[in-house]
Amino acid sequence: DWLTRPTLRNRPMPDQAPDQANEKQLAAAAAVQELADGMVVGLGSGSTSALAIRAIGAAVKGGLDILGIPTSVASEQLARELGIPLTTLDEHPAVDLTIDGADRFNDSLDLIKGGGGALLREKVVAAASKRFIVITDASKHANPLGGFPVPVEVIPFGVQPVLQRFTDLNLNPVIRQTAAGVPFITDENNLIVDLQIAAVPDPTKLAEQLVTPGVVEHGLFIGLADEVLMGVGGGVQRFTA
Ligand code: ABF
Repeated sequence: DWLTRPTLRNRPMPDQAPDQANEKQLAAAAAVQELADGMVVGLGSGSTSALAIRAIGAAVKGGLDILGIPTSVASEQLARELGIPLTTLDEHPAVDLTIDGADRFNDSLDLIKGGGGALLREKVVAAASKRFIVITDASKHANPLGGFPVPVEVIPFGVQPVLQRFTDLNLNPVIRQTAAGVPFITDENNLIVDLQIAAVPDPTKLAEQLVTPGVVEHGLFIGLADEVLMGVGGGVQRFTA
């Protein structure tokens, strides 16, 4: 078969994989277009949200008058560096618009979030928002929802009984570790348990199973997203529920 074995000459050049960084940038820029003076804006977490925060920083330098509520210490630090005026949910319990990323989304706009460990504050801010826009590249689109572990935030005091219950439910729970091999601790000083499951065909059913003493919150965002802006090829595809 050596005659047919592909050689460099006759092997089709692989298509240039779309630049995910560019796809994320396109989605972030499209979301930031939705901002207006006087808004209280939820600032998401993760690399796509960081692109949106940088674009918001530029808009603020250009005169945009908004107040940001960060969903993580990391996003707060970035926003401060960029000079974005910040506030809190104590001062502004109603958020006008939140822009945040996601690890996966399906066509019903159910999300898996929390890959960055910020799901608790992210969900609190998303739930307090009049409008919640999710920004992603094309790699996050999954029907059925899945292809990424489902994060669950658990208080350290109760983590072992929670692990036992999730194991009994065949959810393959693993306590998230840092690169240093110690348990990851969230901004709210809790643990993250990642459910190593391949797909989430029924997000509502799974969400109900995750309510157990010791669980603070989980990374299934159901019925919260108003729109997903997905960077794909050279443009942005908009998904609405
Ligand atoms: C955050 O964005 C997290 O909920 C989610 O894990 C992360 C996605 O990260 P990235 O934008 O870097 O892909 O909102």
